[in-house]
Amino acid sequence: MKTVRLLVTTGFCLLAVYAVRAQVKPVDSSATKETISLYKNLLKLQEKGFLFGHQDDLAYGVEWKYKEGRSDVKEAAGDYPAVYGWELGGIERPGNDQNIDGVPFKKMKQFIRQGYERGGVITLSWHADSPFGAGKNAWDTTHGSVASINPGGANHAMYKEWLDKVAAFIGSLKGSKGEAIPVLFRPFHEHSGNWFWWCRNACTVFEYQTLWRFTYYYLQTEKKLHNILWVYNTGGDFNTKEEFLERYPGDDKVDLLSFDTYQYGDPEKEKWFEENTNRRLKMVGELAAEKGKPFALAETGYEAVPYAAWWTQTLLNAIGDNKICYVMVWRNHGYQAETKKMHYYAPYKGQVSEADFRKFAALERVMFEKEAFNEQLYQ
Ligand code: BMA
Repeated sequence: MKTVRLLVTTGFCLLAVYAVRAQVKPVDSSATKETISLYKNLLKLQEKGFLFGHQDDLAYGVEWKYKEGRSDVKEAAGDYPAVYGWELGGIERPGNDQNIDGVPFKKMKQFIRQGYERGGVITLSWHADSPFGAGKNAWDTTHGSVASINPGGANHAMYKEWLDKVAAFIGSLKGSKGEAIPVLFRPFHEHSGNWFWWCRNACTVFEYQTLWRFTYYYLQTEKKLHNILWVYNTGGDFNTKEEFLERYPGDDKVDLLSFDTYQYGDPEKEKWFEENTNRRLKMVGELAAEKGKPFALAETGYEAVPYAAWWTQTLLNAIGDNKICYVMVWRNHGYQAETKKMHYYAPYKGQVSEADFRKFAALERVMFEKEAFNEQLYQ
């Protein structure tokens, strides 16, 4: 009798899991075939491992710029990253053809296509200028910016023009068969911080949510873009699930949950980064499971990676047994004159953490591009 009951219960549980899986769909009910596949595959892939990503990987590295085929990640680990982050900031500026870090949008499109054709995943961030103009950039926190671009605001028409440019860019991303390349769009990121004009010190919850929903509506309905997966992203500063969800625009407007967090100090002496990241990933993982959505560590890193074992020690401990779909580290700018510092987050050949990075890349759980290709994420 007991065995029968056990079998019946197990059967129901399996059915429930399959039922949730079968329902897994992007929030855009008109999402393209490849976008739906990517979404389902990201959720499925979380069970066995996570993709490794790098911002601006193909454009430049610590010691080079725009050299066909080059990638600091590949030169250090033997393979390209599986996730490619690109930055749209600057696209909103009239007549501008390169982003705020000097990457020409034309080249960015080619890099996006290369990464996608090799089976990688594309994610886009947008450090848009302040709508108040006058040279104010994303880091201007004058109150009222968000309200000014929301419907009814003085800068709403201008915001629509910005979105027209974003839409033209995203709409122009095409694979070799003419299909739209799916993108994980992560606008208005780190909103729980206090450094951008869309952050919590500069706008109300309602204003933030309205901005998100309008942006979604405009790109999905007006611009008919159906190759976008929407990534909700906070800073690494929340302590409860409620805090993480404070500005959440709704289950019907978000595909993927994520946050950003960076290492500072000495990871051999202080464990706060590992412990806090692990604790926060656990909270977000539970929320993601309840909602049936994938989750990620969308941005992280340790500037200039001065700790030789950061990858297999610190980062892996921070991720722990949390089943994220990807982790991405920030860009390899190299020497930054303004700060007189080296600004990079992935190792390059000869860098102090290179050997450890190779060990990290070789782990079964960690997927670089070849493994992403084998997953056939778009089918
Ligand atoms: C920051 C730094 C800046 C850069 C910005 C947008 O974290 O890397 O130098 O302009 O991201 O990419």
